[in-house]
Amino acid sequence: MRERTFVMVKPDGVQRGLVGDIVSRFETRGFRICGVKMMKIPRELAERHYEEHKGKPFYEALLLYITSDPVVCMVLDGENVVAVVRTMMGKTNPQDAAPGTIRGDLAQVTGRNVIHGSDSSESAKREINLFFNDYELHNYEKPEEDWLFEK
Ligand code: D4T
Repeated sequence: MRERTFVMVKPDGVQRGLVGDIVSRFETRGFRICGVKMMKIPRELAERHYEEHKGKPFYEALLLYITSDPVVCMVLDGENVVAVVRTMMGKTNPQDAAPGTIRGDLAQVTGRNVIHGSDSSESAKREINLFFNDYELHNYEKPEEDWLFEK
């Protein structure tokens, strides 16, 4: 199923110079970038993004961290992209994340796990709407797709 997902390189990923590595993994896997931008997330947007975690012990620290410095947000498009990106990210706690995954290769602890990716198609739609306007998202054809998929 062709779909879209929302991905964010968190402030630690930006500060550590990991944006290129992370974006490159998605591009070389064959996903299409249909939107990308950098922003310093306003507190109110962070609260809406992480509303499911409100009241949890790590909530306040999570909001401080995610709003502390710029992040790079993107929307990726592709076959089963929500689940495949989650697999590419690895487990939430990088110490449990398999080598070869983004967190398994690039991170140490849950509170600095360098990347966010939507956990379901429903979350993806909600998060894309939170972070992007329609005019910031683009559909275009990539000739390489003739070589990525069977006809
Ligand atoms: P995100 O949402 O950032 O992609 O992470 P996950 O989807 O992999 O994990 P999550 O929703 O359970 O957690 C959201 C966010 O909170 C931080 N966190 C989480 C934390 O600091 N301490 C914790 O104990 C947990 C569970 C990390 C990711």
